[in-house]
Amino acid sequence: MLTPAYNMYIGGKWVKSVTGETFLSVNPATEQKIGKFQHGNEEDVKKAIDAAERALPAWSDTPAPKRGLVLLKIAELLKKDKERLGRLVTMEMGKVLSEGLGDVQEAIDIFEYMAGEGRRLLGHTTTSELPDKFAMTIRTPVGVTGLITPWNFPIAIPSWKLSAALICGNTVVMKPSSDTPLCATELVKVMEKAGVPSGVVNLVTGPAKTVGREIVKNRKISGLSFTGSRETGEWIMSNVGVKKVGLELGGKNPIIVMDDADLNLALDGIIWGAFGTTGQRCTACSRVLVHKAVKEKFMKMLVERTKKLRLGNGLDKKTDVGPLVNEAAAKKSEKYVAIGKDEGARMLCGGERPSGRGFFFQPTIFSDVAPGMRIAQEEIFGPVLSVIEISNLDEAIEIANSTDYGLSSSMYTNDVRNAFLAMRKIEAGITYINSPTIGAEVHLPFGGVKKTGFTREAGMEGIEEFSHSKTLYIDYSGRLQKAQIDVK
Ligand code: UN1
Repeated sequence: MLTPAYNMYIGGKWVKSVTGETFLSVNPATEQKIGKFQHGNEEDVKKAIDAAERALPAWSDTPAPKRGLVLLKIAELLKKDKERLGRLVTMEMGKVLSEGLGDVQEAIDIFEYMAGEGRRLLGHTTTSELPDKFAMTIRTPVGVTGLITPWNFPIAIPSWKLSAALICGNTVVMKPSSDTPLCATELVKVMEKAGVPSGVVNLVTGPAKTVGREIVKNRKISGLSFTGSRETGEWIMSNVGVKKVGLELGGKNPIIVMDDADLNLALDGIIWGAFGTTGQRCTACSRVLVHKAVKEKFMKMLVERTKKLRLGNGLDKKTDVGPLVNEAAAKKSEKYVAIGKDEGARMLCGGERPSGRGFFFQPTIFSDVAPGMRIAQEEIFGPVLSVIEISNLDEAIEIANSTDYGLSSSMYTNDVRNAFLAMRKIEAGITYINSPTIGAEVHLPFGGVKKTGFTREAGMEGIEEFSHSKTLYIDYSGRLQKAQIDVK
């Protein structure tokens, strides 16, 4: 079968790269080729930036509620196309179909939410220290914004960034992950159909080393939003120059199971949090901190359930856990299994790559993990879970906080005191009580602390990433008034 070829979207036209080269996107469950994409380079990015610059004045002058109507139209078209797009997500990056559909739903939700923000874009009014003087803030666009998006939520995460960037009046150059260019292309097609004006959204596919690098370094880009690995995030921070930067760089998210927890509830949550999306969420649970009083009983339950999870193609209704995104991801999980064994942790199940096609990896649990081990500290981004024993709340929180990351976290408990202390003391952008580390909703802020980054996407806070706060002073006293000096 002929592999379909796709172009990039620059200045409202579907165009080829100047390189004349293409790369392939592959279905991780079957290793079948699903599309050929333009192997863009710096020159392509520069063209996209020029188009975004040209489109900026008209788009930023469009009243925000009108921009909101375009976003609403995008949401409507995504709804109509949800089934097809959800299947594409599964085919291109492997997550099971219910989650592929969830990915598209998250995009629908954020476009609807941000459409509504178009009728707010709140600033604030306040008092002045001087008489007959008025003070307020409004939100202004950042300008041409670069978006570098990951493959694990190939429709949802680009949509978080696109919806917020557009409602604030910015224009965009987006580079999607080279593992999921088809999802990004289909999303941009929906945006084109919804009436996003030419040049407002530009899509450049291609490698991080050329396309990504140019987006990060180019001085005409005023804002940059990136979700991905910590190494890349750190490189960005030292190369980005003066731009408004947003970063989300992963997690090592703990679920604490206290001795008073509902163990069945915790079990459901951990299975979903650790092995949903095959562990490939920034919010995935990768550490379980279980109280010694319930550990033995709980581990039996956990291992028994994990062994029953069925690996397979995400399009198959019987599948619980899909493949990893690519060969490198499968190798990474394999590497960390070897590291865990080497460090002296006890592997209770999984650890293998089944033979045959596809980048599958068995859900894996390590017990007897010490908090400082690499498998308890480093992001694996696969179905490998580390279990650590704790004896009390203080120890649990100390261990929860003992990694560089701080994205999501969770505690299962029926004790209100434990819950409130966890909510306050865990160093993370998100803490769940009695539900797993995954499943953030789009009208609340999403982001982390520590080396996860400092940005908040989605929700009202998501507006701040893509706009500046501008301060206005209006003096109607009719005379020169001097702040800080005219103090009587
Ligand atoms: C991510 O893995 O980067 O909270 C995003 C969740 C999803 C988003 C995850 N709504 O699990």
